[in-house]
Amino acid sequence: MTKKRALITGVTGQDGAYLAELLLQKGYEVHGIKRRTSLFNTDRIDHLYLDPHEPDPPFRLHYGDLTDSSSLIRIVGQVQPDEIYNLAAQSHVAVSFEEPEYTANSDALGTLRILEAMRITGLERKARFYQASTSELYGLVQEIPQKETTPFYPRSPYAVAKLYAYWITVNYREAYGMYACNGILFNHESPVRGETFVTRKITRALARIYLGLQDRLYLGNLDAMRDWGHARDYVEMQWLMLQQDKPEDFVIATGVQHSVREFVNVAANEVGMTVRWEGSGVEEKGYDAKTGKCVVSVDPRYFRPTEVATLLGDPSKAKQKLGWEPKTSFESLVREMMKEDLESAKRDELITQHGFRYYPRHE
Ligand code: NDP
Ligand code: GDR
Repeated sequence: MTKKRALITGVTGQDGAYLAELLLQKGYEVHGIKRRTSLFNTDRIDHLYLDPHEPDPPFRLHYGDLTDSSSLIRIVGQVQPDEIYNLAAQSHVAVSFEEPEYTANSDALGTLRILEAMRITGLERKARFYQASTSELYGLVQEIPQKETTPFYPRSPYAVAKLYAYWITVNYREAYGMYACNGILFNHESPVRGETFVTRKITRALARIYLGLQDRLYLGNLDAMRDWGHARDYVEMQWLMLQQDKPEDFVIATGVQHSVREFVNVAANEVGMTVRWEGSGVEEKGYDAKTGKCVVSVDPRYFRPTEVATLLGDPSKAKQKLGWEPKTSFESLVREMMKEDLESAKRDELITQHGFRYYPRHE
């Protein structure tokens, strides 16, 4: 039997790495698109890479970029995938206010470019397409909890770009009969989450504060509420969505919500620290209850021009139609992230002690 072939954009990212691993375990031949960078950035997938000189390596990388149609058409045509997972994006909401045009180009038009590449190479009825849609589409929420039928109200250039991507996916499904679907995923994290997203920023900083490598963690809106799940559980759902008889859109979430402040509390507990909060708004501070030292401060630089205050998903449709349920609890997610960041902070501690590297004490 010939192997199924998958093409993943954004393979060097958090989800790309987990999805590539999952598909390789399922016996797929996996092709990933990687953009050019001046430093190596394949840390998350290095363990999957095999010698390309061996016959038929199951995992292959191709240089390409979502802003470059010709590279996408060439890769889609060469690979002839059965399934395409479009995970690549400028995925940082705060950064999208700084780089709105680039965000629109990669996240909105990039999606269109892949869909067009499928049509141009004659794959529109052969390959299946997954679009990484987002709970950020709900933005200023119109209904609690949010489900597939909840109206959208995007609140950032990122979310507006993803709104285009969502609808162009629906439109190509309806216009050309393509098997194309949106996974509307709520926040999902892991030990390989990008370091500037709030969860990873917290776990990295608290591990380093615990070891005395850093003094303080600066955060923005501590009251923001999110529905946080584990990336490992969510990529399973991305695959499942492409295995159905009919393409449909699904919300993927845990149905449980926590604030950023709660995330800090639970993460701090993992290293035996209790954070005592004092003050409010920009004056709010978190103190280590044992030492009395201030370990968390609010820095308004991390506030966003328009914030998404609260998100809570209703994953009933995924549960009912796909039999999917998240396996990892909030507490286990935080524990796993803290454990990994503590180990990596210990390595930094060693190397700093020996004078080989300097790490700033504030981040
Ligand atoms: P990451 O930011 O970790 O990964 C994004 C990936 O896209 C990286 O591989 C990045 O490459 C690549 N990329 C960015 N711009 C381009 C470009 N112009 N051309 C080619 N590749 C590019 O995101 P996640 O893995 O967390 O998320 C995956 C997808 O899911 C994204 O589309 C995100 O918007 C969406 N999403 C994520 C959620 C989450 O909570 N994680 C929730 C809902 C949706 P490089 O490594 O070089 O930067
Ligand atoms: P989000 O994730 O914007 O939801 O987008 P992020 O972790 O960046 O922010 C979550 C919430 O925390 C608040 N916050 C801070 N955020 C960051 N990054 N840094 C801080 O210091 C800080 N302090 C408070 C934010 O204001 C926000 O309310 C993520 C991305 O993965 C998107 O690609 C994805 O689509 C959505 O999740 C679902």
